[in-house]
Amino acid sequence: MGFKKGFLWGGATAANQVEGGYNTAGRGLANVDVVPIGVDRFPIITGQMKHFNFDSQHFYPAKEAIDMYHRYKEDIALFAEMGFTTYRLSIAWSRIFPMGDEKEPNEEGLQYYEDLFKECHKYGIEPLVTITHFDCPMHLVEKYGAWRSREMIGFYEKFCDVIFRRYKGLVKYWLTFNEINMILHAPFMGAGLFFEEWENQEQVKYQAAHHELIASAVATRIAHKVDPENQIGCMLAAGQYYAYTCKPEDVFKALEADRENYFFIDVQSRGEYPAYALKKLEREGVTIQMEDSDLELLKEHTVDFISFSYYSSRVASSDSKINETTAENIFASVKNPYLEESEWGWQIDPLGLRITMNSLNDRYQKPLFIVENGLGAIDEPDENGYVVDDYRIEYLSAHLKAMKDAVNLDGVDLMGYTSWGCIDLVSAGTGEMTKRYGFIYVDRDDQGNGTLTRSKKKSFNWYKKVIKTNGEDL
Ligand code: BGP
Repeated sequence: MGFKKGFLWGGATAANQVEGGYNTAGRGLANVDVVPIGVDRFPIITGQMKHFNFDSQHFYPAKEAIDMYHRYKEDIALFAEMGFTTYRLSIAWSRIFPMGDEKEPNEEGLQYYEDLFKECHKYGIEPLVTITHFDCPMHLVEKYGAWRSREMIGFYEKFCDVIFRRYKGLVKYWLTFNEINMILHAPFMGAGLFFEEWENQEQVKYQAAHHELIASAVATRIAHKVDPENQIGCMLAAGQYYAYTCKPEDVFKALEADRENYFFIDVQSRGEYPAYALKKLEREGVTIQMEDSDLELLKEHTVDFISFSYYSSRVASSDSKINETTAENIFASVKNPYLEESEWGWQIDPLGLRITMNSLNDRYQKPLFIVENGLGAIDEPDENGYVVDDYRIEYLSAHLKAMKDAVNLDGVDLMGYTSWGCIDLVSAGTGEMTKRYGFIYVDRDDQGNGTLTRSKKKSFNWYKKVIKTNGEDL
């Protein structure tokens, strides 16, 4: 068995990792633009912003990225050739509101995405739009401290109102915040947050998270009002925690670690702060400032579907001597001795995807959408730019099989699958091009050299066949 009729097949990108054109057509600077290559890409910033002077001598990977801003027609044509029925992309907030707090949107920015969405529809590709993929206009970071300020909800509301009205009929699938739980792990790159030396960082992060959760509920309310066809999803950096052993203390540790992530989706999907979170925050001395209508708003405007990224499962141990860790999507987790890993040390666990899907399905009973999954690898093109990426095919095929089992054997309701970085793009974690995910090779190196020519890898035709057979032939 394959997947249900109308299953959405495609790929995913984020504005800042593909577009370039960082100051084209009125675009303003964003937090995701100002971290240069060669430094910690997910810095915890205390004190001032002085390290992030955009005009320094450093190389900023997002400045040009893969120049999709100018080449989107060519790229969408290639997606269409693979048979995509959906394409996940994000709108750069600072193209629409360059400062973030101005009264009128930037028409050139709005027109750009309108043209892009129309281009998708030319081929029957349904856009799946991430409203914010980690990005926040720098002006909002500097003037308001980004999401630590309640005023952000109003700026985000306006942004959403403008795009929902403008793209009515062109976009119906929306995600409010990419990997919303990343605010805890990458506060600056994920949400524009930085701290004073003396601050309780947990306090700042959870208050900012509350503002994002309210903003997400507000967006859901407006989206449904503007067009009842709109479907809104939350987006979690998912990956089930396993207990390192069957020792009850390890099992409890894994439960707690999972809850740290589920907290966000519990609020967005069930519409209330879970009791375990309220207790934990109380224990940690974190007090969330709320307005009277906040809880009602959360309750009334829950998401329609649950989207998530999955790169690996994770492991928790109660024993501090078990300290060999593995990197995975910004998280560091205890290393799983049973799993292989990628060149970047991300552990590979296809069955973990099935387990994660089942957990999310049991917990929320709403349709799921896998919006990121893939293998970051070093590709070696031949003289014609052709890459024989059997390792990528193997990784994706194993994950798609596990996904199929979750659907056919466990009864999970899955709307679609968009593989991450369907065209090579700038890595969020390293800022480099060397870590590639795509079916399409882009000639560009870590220093920004290269012709930007696109060429199909071996996986291009493999994925085309997967889509054509609706997942029958993996
Ligand atoms: C997720 C982000 C993406 C993407 C992906 C892969 O956390 O949503 O933007 O980059 O991870 O990570 P990396 O680029 O570090 O390999």
